[in-house]
Amino acid sequence: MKLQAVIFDLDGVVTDTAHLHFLAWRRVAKEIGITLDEQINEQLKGISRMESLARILRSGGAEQRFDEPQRVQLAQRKNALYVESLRQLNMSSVLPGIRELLNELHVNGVGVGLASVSLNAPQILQALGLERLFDFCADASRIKHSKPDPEIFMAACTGLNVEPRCCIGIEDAQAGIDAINACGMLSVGIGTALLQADLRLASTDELSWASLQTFWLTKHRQQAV
Ligand code: B16
Ligand code: MG
Repeated sequence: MKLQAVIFDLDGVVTDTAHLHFLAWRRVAKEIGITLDEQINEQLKGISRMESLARILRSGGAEQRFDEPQRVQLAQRKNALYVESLRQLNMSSVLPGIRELLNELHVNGVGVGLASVSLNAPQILQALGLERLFDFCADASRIKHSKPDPEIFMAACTGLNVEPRCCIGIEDAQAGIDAINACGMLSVGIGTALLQADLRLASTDELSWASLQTFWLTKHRQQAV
């Protein structure tokens, strides 16, 4: 079976905005008396803005203190801080190996998709100078269920007009790996602690067209035996 498309997560795979999310959430949390540590932050990767807020409030025992309009305000405040910090992104903020891989996928006729639940994804791709290298970006505003639900990866497959079993998905979050696996795509995890990834790599600089091809062929040979 030919590899038809590779579908990328954004935050943590294409660029490292996870720390910027953390700094913005930490400031908002502090303003309402909650201390946010890196451990909680790990649980926010790949999770939508409102669900992230719900988890932060839960971690601080503050779920009852904020009604829906107040939560929307807190989320807006976090997003304003986050968007402000995105101004530091530029073409050199792309993680190692990613630009080269995107170019190689194009040269080899493999579709390229984006499956990010970030509503800021279009702006981020533009700041990185990558928007033309993606054939289809799933629209996060139309997604009802955050990762680990497969919805965003399915939307990317639909937009690219490919079947999930003909695709590889790349993620840095456990919720994202679970979403890819639930779709029936092969999963590549960036980070050695990820469970159930079909291939685990320590960092994006281990990603290349050659390494993905070897992975794809090995997996399909195994399935054929
Ligand atoms: P926004 P991904 C996700 O991006 C982030 O990992 C997650 O931390 C964030 O809460 C979510 O996007 C929503 O982002 O507030 O910008 O809409 O990993 O799916 O690329
Ligand atoms: Mg991510």
